[in-house]
Amino acid sequence: MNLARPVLAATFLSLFAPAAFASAAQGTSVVLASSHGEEHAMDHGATAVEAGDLSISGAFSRATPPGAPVGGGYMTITNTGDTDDRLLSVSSTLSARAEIHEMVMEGDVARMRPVEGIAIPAGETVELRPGGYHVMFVDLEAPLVAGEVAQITLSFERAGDVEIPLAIADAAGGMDHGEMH
Ligand SMILES: [Cu+2]
Repeated sequence: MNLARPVLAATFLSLFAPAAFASAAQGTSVVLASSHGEEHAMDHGATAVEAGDLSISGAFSRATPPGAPVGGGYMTITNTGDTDDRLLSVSSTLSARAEIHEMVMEGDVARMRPVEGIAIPAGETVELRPGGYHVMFVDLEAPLVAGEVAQITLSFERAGDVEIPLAIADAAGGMDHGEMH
């Protein structure tokens, strides 16, 4: 099944001015911390999901407080094949929609912005992590609860639709580090 989901970048940007981005991010603890220790954030021991040449592991999100509009999604995607692939879109029942974002630095301020997919080059591993590329669940249906596991669907250009488990971690990221900020 090929779900062509247009990335609503223009709409999104018009709805969320950069300042609104920053405040939304702070409200859900997905605002960029410095680079300290983030590279260990994937070591959550989740089972890898294999789909064609792709292996997707360590997918997690963080618990959100009541009323939080957005939540993040992070994972590691490895392409063991000889052909490039591309993550095109994400869907789930967690939120009205899911977008793919990247963090960029504007001076000393980290902001996130939608991107039109993420390249998964042949033979390489791409990490979606706090402070980098991530999935953004926009307009959450309900708070994300620590300890629960959600099913989300990733749509790739070549590998197609892949359903993976997304483990909800503590809001503070206590599985590895005491604090994200
Ligand atoms: Cu985001």
